[in-house]
Amino acid sequence: MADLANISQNLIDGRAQVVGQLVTDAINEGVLLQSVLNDALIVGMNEVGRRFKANEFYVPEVLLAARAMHRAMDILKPLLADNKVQPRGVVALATIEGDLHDIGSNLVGMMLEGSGFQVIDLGVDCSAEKFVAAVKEHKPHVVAMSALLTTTMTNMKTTIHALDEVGVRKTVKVMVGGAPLTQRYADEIGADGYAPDAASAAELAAVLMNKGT
Ligand code: B12
Repeated sequence: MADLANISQNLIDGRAQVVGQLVTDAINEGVLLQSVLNDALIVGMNEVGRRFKANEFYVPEVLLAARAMHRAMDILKPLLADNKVQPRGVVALATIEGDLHDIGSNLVGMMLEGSGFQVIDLGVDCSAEKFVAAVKEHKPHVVAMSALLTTTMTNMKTTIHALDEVGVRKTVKVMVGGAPLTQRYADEIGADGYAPDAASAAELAAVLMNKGT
């Protein structure tokens, strides 16, 4: 009998190989994919997020858990696609133009995926033009921008302006984050939301989704 709490615990402990095996076993035993995702993996990632917020976990532990989550998602993704399980929403995520820092945005992406969002990962050094093209192509519900440098965070405003200029700004919610960002700055540049960490980013995306466009 599959022990979903055991999967959560191994995910929290960052044991990628064990998590992969337990997830495969659970599926073979007939546990529903949604249950593996929601009752084992997301529960585990939520706990990782909670510990990170509470300073009980630091970046290395989060990255290990994120790796374990990736391993599980690699197994689940093709099966979920076959089963046509609808994602909760679509988020286009990138680190802003001029900026190569991606550890934080990868964590945000993992937490979003762990919360049931489909993430379109546009990578690092993402120009306003690339964001605009991605919004037109993928029609995401949320655009998520990350910046780690005070010199690049201004490019967030440029991107919001570019979305506005081509008439797609009102079709998406924009959320921003990264170490130099603040709620005040987010308000100043006309973003819809700011979150200080990856766990809050996933919560924020869900809130923005519920607000609609
Ligand atoms: C690792 C690192 C690098 C690595 C990046 C590797 C990589 N693949 O990411 C390397 C070595 C490449 C690098 C390069 C540079 N770096 Co650097 N780097 C760092 C360092 C040490 C850690 C950043 C990090 O990963 N933190 C851990 C993650 C988990 O935290 P985070 O990114 O803040 O993300 C969290 C939140 O902010 C939030 N979040 C992040 N993104 C988003 C997005 C959304 C939508 C939301 C809601 C939330 C959210 O959630 C995340 C998880 O909780 C910081 C110092 C520091 N303590 O921050 C300097 C730092 C950011 N770097 C700095 C500098 C100056 C540079 C360089 C210019 C150095 C140089 N002279 O070449 C270059 C710039 C390169 C470029 N063009 O981007 C400065 C920036 C100063 C400033 N205020 O502008 C810092 C602060 C160091 C310092 N004290 O001087 N860097």
